[in-house]
Amino acid sequence: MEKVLLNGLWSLKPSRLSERKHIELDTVLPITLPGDVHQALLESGIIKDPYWGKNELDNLWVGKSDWTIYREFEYTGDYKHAILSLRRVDTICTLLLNGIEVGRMENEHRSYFFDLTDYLIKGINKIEFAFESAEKIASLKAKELKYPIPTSRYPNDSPNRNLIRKAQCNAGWDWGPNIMSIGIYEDISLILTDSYFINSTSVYPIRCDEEWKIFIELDVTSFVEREEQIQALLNNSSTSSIISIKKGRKLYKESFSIPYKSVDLWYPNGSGKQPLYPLLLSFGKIKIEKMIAFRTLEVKNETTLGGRELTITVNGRPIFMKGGNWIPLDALPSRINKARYESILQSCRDANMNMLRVWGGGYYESDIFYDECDRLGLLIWQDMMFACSTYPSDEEFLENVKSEVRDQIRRLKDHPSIALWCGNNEDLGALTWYEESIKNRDRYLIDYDRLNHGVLERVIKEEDPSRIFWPSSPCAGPGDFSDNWHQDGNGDMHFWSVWHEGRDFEEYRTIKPRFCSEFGYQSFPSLATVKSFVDENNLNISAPQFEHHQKNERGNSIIIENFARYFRFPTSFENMLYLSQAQQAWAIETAVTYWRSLMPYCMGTLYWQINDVWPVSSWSSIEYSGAWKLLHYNAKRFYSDLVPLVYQENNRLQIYVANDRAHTEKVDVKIIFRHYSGAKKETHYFNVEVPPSESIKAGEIDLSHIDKEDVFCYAKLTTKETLRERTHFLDRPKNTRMENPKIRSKVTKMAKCTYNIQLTCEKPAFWVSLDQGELIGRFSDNMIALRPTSEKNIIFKSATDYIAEEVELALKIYDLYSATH
Ligand code: BMA
Repeated sequence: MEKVLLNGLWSLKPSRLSERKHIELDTVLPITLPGDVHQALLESGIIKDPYWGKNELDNLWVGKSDWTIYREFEYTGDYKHAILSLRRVDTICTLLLNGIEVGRMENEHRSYFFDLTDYLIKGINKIEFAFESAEKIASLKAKELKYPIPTSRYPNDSPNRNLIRKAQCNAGWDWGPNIMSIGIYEDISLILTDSYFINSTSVYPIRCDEEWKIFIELDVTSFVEREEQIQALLNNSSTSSIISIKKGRKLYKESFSIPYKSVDLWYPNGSGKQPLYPLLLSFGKIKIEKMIAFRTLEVKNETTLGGRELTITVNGRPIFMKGGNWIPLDALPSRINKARYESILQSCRDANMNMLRVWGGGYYESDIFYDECDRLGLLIWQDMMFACSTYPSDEEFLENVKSEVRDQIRRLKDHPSIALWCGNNEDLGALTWYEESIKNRDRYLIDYDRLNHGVLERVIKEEDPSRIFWPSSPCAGPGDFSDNWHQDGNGDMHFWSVWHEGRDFEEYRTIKPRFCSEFGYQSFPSLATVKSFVDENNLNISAPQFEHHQKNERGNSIIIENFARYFRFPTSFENMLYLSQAQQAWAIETAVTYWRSLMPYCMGTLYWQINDVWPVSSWSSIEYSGAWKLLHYNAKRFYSDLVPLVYQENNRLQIYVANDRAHTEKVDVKIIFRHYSGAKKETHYFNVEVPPSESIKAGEIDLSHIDKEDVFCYAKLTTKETLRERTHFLDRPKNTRMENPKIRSKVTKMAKCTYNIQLTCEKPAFWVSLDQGELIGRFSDNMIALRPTSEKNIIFKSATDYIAEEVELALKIYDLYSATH
């Protein structure tokens, strides 16, 4: 067997244009595959950067047109069979070889294998992918519907996205542009064989008493009947057996066992190590290496403490899930690469996260993503790719989805990082969002059930009985169809009252979720990112180019409303950007602080959202550029494994300690009240023993004697080797008598790409934040409190080497007082 990659330079031409002004029919341009049409057009100067200004609107014709991508290649005919293997073909596409139709694809999420044997000639062959506009096909499908299948719409979107199996957010979202991408985003490989080829391989261990039973599953398509040897080698154990292969496509299963104690256990980040073991598999002459890990994982949904929990246990230990929601890395797939995956996933690990939710409006992620999550200890909540919509349930659609889910589960199930399979994002709730589905609930509920339980649940249970099928996010648990936006006692919850309903941050403390898998608060990007999409004339939050990069219609007003609610108004555009990020970090911290204090009643918080698909104002904690927003720095603190948690209730300060460590911790907590002038008012001492995976109340302090406009407090947690500090305002910052801190800084170079930033102040300073401007790099800490009595040193690590003066020049320092006075 041999594999030939057809990646690289291909030709691109429009085969039908929705508008005539941009390019002539049959103009031939270069395109790189894997890659997408928009990027190719951009590189040829046909379209302007869709991320700049309002260019998105000028480029809509691309997704409405049809495109052909083709090339020639030589075929020597040395083998009896040639199979074309494809993944992530986006989306409606006919494959032609030497002008003859070979097959059609209609689902970006499926794996396709085409037998080219009868179409190939010895010598030069022409291969063609004829893409039809997904938007066009979707609207044709819409016309044929017997009744409407409603979906959520956004101001600039492509209609009927729910009728085609394409990443749903391509059509436009409340954080994403309408870029109906077209292309192929994974290797295009030609498999040459005389006998058979492997469609997919899974290798996964399951614990059986004192052993690990290692299952090997090979999905094989064979043209011959023969006996073949299968061998597996792991550590010093090996197994070998003979399989008799039949003609056609079939799943072959093998297993062998190793003693339980012969390997080290895999844990999520923060709870232990992530040992991965190479398993060498040989099947006939084919050799495959898989990295496998040993862990047991249970998603518990028992009735405990008056409702249905959602508790994840790994190797028998309940672990609080800390993380966020993951959306695609880029609206232009050509721009996605390994380094970007590594950088953002590493950033999640560095912020003490242990779980990400791959949200259902994008795509099943690439192998690189899951390999990295295995390596970094990031558990994955994996949605199936359905979001915020009703969906068809006709036979053709369901058959298409059946293949999609089977392909994906077989591809992904041996990743130890995957914790659970979830049916969709918010589709259960969406049944109550549309006029049609409100009027005729039964019809749409039946459609929902056919797809979700009739197909997804069934296929998943068949393909991977080792994991739970969680019907939808949010939902109370299997078999329960209640509203999990507003009811907090069961399963996972999406809590959006603070953002979408405009409630204040205190609202986060009115609910007690068992697991909050979505809650978010927006911010503006940093100045460097803003400058990547607006011109000098648009450096204003109401300017058209800036507003165009806010896809949530009420977004900017919600941000500003809370400026007025909590702060004095920021004094400049740059201060608004800063304050929006500090406000976002504070909002999410408020929620996480309270919900972590409820552990083990609450066992997870995943905020909305980690990343951005383009430069935009959004709920993300990492900007499109990869730079950390203040929320991400704050997440590193509020997600750390042993934390003091402080909040006010009934005019009393509540003090809790959360312990995510595996053993009981004895901690001291000091609460220091200070005047905004800097003078100390009083100190309170607590000590407490906190068992693993629990939060314990350390105490409370009556605040009735404290002038909250004049006094704030520090919480300081210490153990022998741990020190954690939090600053807490007792009143809304706008009411306080905060003073001008007069911050001074000094940058010194410590080593290549490493700089020390020394910070001092004259009065207590809050949310002191460093911004690196255009430089690429990261600070050791950010959004910190400063005291006049002690200096703080922050390390900046840059991607390229600079002299200290260059860093000094790029560096901007913000603080709450200076931004609002
Ligand atoms: C959630 C998500 C997304 C959306 C976000 C912000 O409910 O599932 O659909 O982008 O809210 O509105």
